[in-house]
Amino acid sequence: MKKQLLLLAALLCFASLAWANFGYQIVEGPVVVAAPATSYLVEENAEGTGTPSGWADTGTHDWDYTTTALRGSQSLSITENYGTTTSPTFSATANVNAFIRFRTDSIPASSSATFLQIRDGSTVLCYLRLIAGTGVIRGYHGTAYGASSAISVDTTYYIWAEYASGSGADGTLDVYIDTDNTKPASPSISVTTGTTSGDPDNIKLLKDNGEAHNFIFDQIIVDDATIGDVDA
Ligand SMILES: [Ca+2]
Ligand SMILES: [Ca+2]
Repeated sequence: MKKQLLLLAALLCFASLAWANFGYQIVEGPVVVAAPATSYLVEENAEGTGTPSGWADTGTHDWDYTTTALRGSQSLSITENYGTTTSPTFSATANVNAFIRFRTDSIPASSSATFLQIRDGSTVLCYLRLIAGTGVIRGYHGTAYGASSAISVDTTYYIWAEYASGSGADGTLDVYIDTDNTKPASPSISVTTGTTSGDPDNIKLLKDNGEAHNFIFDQIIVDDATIGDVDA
């Protein structure tokens, strides 16, 4: 009896699945193709060989760095003093959101180091700077800035920077900092009196001091829409 009940249940299950499939094909038509993956203004994971297409280095950087890859098998490592790399140009827009994974092996002793700039041509509109001695990150919107708490060395940070152009004293910059790919609910830095106006069309990654550090970058994303949680 038990066996017969089980057989009946299995038959009913199969029948309902078959009916569901039949119904789907008739009612829904052809199988819907999945939506394309998110398309960003810039997205670079450093997995290719050498400097990626469209990026411009000053100095010699290791785009194939594997010792401590922050995502995948390769990252960008900048160790050269005042070394920089500039992203491909994207369509200028008043609101630009950038995301990077960032890691440093040391805190500057006496010379603070900028590691991200959001720019309009060669004009720097906003930037993130690792402050000597304290290890806090300052986010600047022109001359206005806010600061995070101190970051730790040899720790991978997930950093979202959200820039909005202003009219002289009302530009905004929110910077979210975390140690995983889920965006925090609240920013670590929030500037509301930013002094620059201008529509960014490129970003720069850099190690803007003369001290010995290994700045590692990965999962570099820029978009005109807000960037939420990123892929692990
Ligand atoms: Ca990578
Ligand atoms: Ca590479």
